[in-house]
Amino acid sequence: MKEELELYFIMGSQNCQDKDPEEILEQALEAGITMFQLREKGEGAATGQEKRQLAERLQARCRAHSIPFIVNDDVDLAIAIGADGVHIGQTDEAMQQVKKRCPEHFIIGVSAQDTEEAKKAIQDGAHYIGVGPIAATRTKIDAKFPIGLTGLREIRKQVGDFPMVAIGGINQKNAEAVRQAGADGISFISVLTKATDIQKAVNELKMEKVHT
Ligand code: TZP
Repeated sequence: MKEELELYFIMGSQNCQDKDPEEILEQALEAGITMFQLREKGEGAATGQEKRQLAERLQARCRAHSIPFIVNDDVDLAIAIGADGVHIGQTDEAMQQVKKRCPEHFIIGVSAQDTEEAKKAIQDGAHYIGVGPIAATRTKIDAKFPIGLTGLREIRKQVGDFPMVAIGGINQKNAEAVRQAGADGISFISVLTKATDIQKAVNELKMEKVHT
């Protein structure tokens, strides 16, 4: 699990402005992302059949690169298309329900903002936790106050070596500090959806201490 969390790209069509989500994902896959989550949510997001078709197109791209394809929140869609897993937030469908409905092999990720939420997710049977927001972000309008590297370190201390990915405001400048603070991996949206050179952006996110 930890290796898959290393470079976890998240995206929905609403994050892509006038660019093609499939094209962005393909470039990100070629550049070396290790996991992908479709987060089709918020203003301008596709719904219904359109969302399903988008999900299937993106899933096919991930399959071609043998990279896990995770669906945010929409458990029905994840099951219907045979995704590799789901990611749920604190306000999404209760974990017990999700576990009951999903196939055995599903990867289940849960968002957590503090130690309490993190511990609960682990107890409930999550396979990884997504912790944040680490820094300020404009991507999620209802994002909570950033927990910073201090908050991240504290959660790491409390969860032992449980698989943990950090999210929110992560870019080339802070990626290495986030890993140093205890994250097994980083997840990110805008640093790739807004990049002019996706390959370069992924390389910089991978690199150690590029800007220090
Ligand atoms: N959850 C917490 S912050 C966030 C999500 C989905 C948005 C992250 O986007 P970005 O552009 O990488 O800051």
